Amino acid sequence: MKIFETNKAPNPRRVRIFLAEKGIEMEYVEVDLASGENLTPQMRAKNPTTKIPFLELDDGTCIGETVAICRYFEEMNPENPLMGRTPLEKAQVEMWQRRVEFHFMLPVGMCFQHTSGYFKDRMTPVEEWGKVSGMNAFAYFAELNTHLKESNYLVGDYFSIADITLLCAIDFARVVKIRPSDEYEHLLRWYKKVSNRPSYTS
Ligand SMILES: N[C@@H](CCC(=O)N[C@@H](CS)C(=O)NCC(=O)O)C(=O)O
Repeated sequence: MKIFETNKAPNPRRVRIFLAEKGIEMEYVEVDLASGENLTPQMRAKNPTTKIPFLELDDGTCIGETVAICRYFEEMNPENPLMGRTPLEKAQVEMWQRRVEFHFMLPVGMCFQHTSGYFKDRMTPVEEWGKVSGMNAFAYFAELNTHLKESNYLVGDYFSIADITLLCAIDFARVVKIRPSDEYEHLLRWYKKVSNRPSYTS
């Protein structure tokens, strides 16, 4: 099996860190997004959304969507679970995962796509929307900081895929100059801890 991805993008990094945490080795195929390699008919046949990462199994089955790929490996390799250990924890992980995706990662992505013009050959950037998205992403730091005042990780003392998502999104947000400022001390304390894990460099 192999994963099609690009080393610099945040969603593939979520999968790489997830697999590193689980100790799973993987073959990666680098896809050049800038030149539109993900948009070719051969790639579309495997992955109709054209977004990366996607996983191709040995029988040719392809699985797209970062969380779906992680779910596959979580089910295949249940040791060291990252998506929750109990029904309650599974629900809490999913809650934080969705919050971080919708309230931070997605607006950061919108800010990047609509202000940088990086994909202007395949979409219509709306700069104002990009700026508002960036402001919305920054505003979410306050909520995260409040939550992390009482919690070591997003879900209590349990490091999970939700932390991986937030970490990758915060690192990518630097590209559009969105960073937690010093006032967000609890968020920064969390960031220091998760970025010190060996999987960080994956
Ligand atoms: N919902 C997808 C989003 C994947 C995604 O947006 N990937 C970006 C890279 S991080 C991409 O492929 N961008 C290329 C494009 O938009 O053309 C997931 O969770 O995997």
